[in-house]
Amino acid sequence: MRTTTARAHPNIALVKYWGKRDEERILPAAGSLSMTLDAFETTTTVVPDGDRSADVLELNGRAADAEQTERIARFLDHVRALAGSAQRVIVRSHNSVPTGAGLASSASGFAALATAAATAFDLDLDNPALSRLARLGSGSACRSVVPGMAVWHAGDDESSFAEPVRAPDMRMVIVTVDRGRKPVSSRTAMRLTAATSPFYPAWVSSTEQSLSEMVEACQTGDFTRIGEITESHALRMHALIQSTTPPIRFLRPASVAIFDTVAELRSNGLEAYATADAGPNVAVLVRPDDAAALAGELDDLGQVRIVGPGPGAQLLPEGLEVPAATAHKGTAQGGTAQEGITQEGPA
Ligand code: 2P0
Repeated sequence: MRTTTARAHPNIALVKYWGKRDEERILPAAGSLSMTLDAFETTTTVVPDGDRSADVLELNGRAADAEQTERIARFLDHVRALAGSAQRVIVRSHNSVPTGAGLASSASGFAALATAAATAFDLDLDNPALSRLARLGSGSACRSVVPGMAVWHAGDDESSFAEPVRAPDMRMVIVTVDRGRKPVSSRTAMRLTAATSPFYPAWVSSTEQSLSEMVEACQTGDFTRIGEITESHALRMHALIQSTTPPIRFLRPASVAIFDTVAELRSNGLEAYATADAGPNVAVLVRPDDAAALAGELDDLGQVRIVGPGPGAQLLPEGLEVPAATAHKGTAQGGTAQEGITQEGPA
């Protein structure tokens, strides 16, 4: 075993994952499709640590709480089972994404952890196997293993992984309206949706339809169709989530205002389409040439950042490590200390 460090980026889904058919193996009720971003990365170091009896998690330079540590330990149990090892480890993770606010930090977190841990435990995994492993930590993490556009097949335990899909070059303008922690986690909200929404069966069947249309639109480079499906699917997901008992609402008035502004810009000739995950922040899909103009238009509605397709999860060269909690607090060596680092755990 050896110390390893990996880096991964969050992804934003154009066809959303919302609901599982198997909680234990994290098998989704329907497939989904996303863009892995070139920003908001997570860097994670896995350190094999002698005869320690429990795993340790340090997040953004601080010891994580028991719940966060337990989730990481459960994931590492899958890695240990694959490796035939009982070795406990120290995990040091540094997030540059606002955590728990709908920017998918669990996706970058588990994609980075799966990549670092697989190598630390000497597992020789190909990309589908690595994506399947990341899925066991957090469903959306299987897509962050893949660069750029990724389709995650619903499948069974063997066939449920993400792989690249050909798509036109696109940008997203991320409009951050709130960096706070969301009131309820995606996992809990998903469970409540499946259990209580009368619309859930229609959501699952229509998502399969949206996904096959989206894959075709990506492959034919039809930006308009990609955008239309993206916005419609996001609004359907948020309508679904609001139909639970008790109801959950992730969008805020400021989020809805962005959807309205994007629709207005579109009718004035700036073609862009809005989406939002399990939080109030909005991502707006746009052609590369229109990204700067769009960011200018949305500037007074929140903090804007233009992002594009980014790399899949990658091992970093030996020697680049996230420092221990007592060392350079809150920054990853070899990475950058960024604005907006929060001291909270994964979504
Ligand atoms: C997505 N989200 O497709 C959707 C849209 C949030 C809204 O995937 O329980 O954190 O760990 O599998 O991956 C968030 O769900 O949930 C998510 P788990 P995850 O990006």
